[in-house]
Amino acid sequence: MIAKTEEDFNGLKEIGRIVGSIRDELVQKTIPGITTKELDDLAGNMFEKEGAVSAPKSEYDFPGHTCISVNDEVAHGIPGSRVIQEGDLVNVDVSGSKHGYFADTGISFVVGEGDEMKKKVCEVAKEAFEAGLQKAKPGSKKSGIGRAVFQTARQNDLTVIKNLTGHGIGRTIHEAPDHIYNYKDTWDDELLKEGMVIAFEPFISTSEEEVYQKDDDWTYATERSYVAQIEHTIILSKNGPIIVTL
Ligand code: M1C
Ligand code: CO
Ligand code: CO
Repeated sequence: MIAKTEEDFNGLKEIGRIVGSIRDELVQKTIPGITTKELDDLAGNMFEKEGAVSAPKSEYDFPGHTCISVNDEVAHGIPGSRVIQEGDLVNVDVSGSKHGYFADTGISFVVGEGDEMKKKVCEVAKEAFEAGLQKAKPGSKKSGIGRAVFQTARQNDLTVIKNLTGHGIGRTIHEAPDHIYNYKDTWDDELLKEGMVIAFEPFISTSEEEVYQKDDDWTYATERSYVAQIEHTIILSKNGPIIVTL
């Protein structure tokens, strides 16, 4: 969507605050011994308390309030009986709506002490997010964001996932612009607009550049790479980007 009115800004900020607080709570509670279903139930309770609804559930009938992806899983992991272990690479992705406004956020992190490479992908995902954010200006090319993400990955001897992308958001979870790539797509000449609302979610990978979908028809995974994502919902204003999910 293009945010124009005071109501648009306030509606996006409100749901942004809610999904951001659920994300932070889940990160805090992700300790060895807890199951991903227990984490997801916590999220379900928080959505309800805030008078908001989970977007994966309402828009896609996803079997969970949130997506929780562990180790080889990259995105759209289904919460279940899996028990979190020390050293796991975890991604929690929380998206939802309230009063017709949507926001989407996610973070990858390592539980306790873990593999150096797992920590590295998480740090570089943050760095790539910051680099892309610098390019998220009204009037600039959308592909400049992906270019910055890809460059950041390469500078750190890592790469990106090419078949997962960020997206427009606001009045529903996924809307125009359909794809914000993690690399410079030469055919993408779209310009970013004043007030445009995007969910920017760079995916940084240690080696593979594509995810495959598991037999559960949801989970995206890799065969032998570590992948990390950072996602925030951003309003592109002329005075700089407004991150509503901080
Ligand atoms: C690119 C795979 C992926 N919040 C999720 C997303 C998608 N992430 O938009 O960040 C969507 C959740 C819907 C099941
Ligand atoms: Co998301
Ligand atoms: Co998203």
